[in-house]
Amino acid sequence: RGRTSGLVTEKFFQLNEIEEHLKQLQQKYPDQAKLTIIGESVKKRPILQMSILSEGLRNKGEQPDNATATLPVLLLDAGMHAREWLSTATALHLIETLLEDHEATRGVEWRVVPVLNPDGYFYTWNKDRLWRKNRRPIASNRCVGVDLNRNFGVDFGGKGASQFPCSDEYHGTSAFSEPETRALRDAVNDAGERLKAYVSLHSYRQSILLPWAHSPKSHANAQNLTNMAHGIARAISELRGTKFEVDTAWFNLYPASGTSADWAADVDVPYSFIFELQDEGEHGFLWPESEIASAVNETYCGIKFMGKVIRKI
Ligand code: ING
Ligand code: ZN
Repeated sequence: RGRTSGLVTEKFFQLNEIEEHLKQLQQKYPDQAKLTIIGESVKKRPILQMSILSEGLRNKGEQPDNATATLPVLLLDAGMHAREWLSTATALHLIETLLEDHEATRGVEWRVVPVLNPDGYFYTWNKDRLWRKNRRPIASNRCVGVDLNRNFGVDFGGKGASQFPCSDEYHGTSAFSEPETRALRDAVNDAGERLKAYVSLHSYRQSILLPWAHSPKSHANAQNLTNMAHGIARAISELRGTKFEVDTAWFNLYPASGTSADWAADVDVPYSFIFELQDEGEHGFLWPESEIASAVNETYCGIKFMGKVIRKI
């Protein structure tokens, strides 16, 4: 069926197509795009991150490290939950749009991990479209998989996570027991003090969620976070009126411990959000291919708005 090429806005990409596509982008934009492996999955698949800089900063012979070492970083991940294909499509569209949008890349560095959970993503294409977790085999249990978004080191094992391996919210044996969560932890630590914004892309609900997910307390910086979230939601709505709600994760959806966004906020990343992408439930995880373009284009506007705020800090 000719699925080896095409646009990220026209179809969902299989794992091997994503890897191929990212390599091609790196070749097409050698001065702006840097593809790195931030870790390996349980089944030893590479976890890829694309860093995107504005044109010129990485020019040959211009000591790219010196030129970029002070830029603020925005880091986004997608595909943490295997079945949330629209998150990965959004990340892939973000990468290639940023590479052509010199206004959006000016004065910042973007880092995007489009498939944090490659084993799960592969499994949704080949065995079970609605798989959520990674593919960790559990000793002495018939069930498989850890929920990566319960495996981070903040309130590990608390509310909204399960100790039972057969649960879709199984938190694993200990915080960061999974190579996928360690890969993201390392990517966050690698960005260090430069990391100003972290976003975990999920679906579905159409909301911009701020910390905390594990507690009803408000974040010390709730006012800034809320202002940013409303700006994002407004930017998204400007394209064709799509409404994203703004709330804390705890109050908007359900309590959850060990999430990546809470962990990032806890290690003092100034802006940390979960985006619950389209839609509000009609298609749910099964967003239609024919609608990818309209969804990713409006979400791009919200993401770009974040860059605009971060650049001014
Ligand atoms: N939602 C995320 C989950 O891990 C989340 C994030 C957690 C949102 C808690 C709100 C509250 O459950 C999805 N859709 O995966
Ligand atoms: Zn999710």
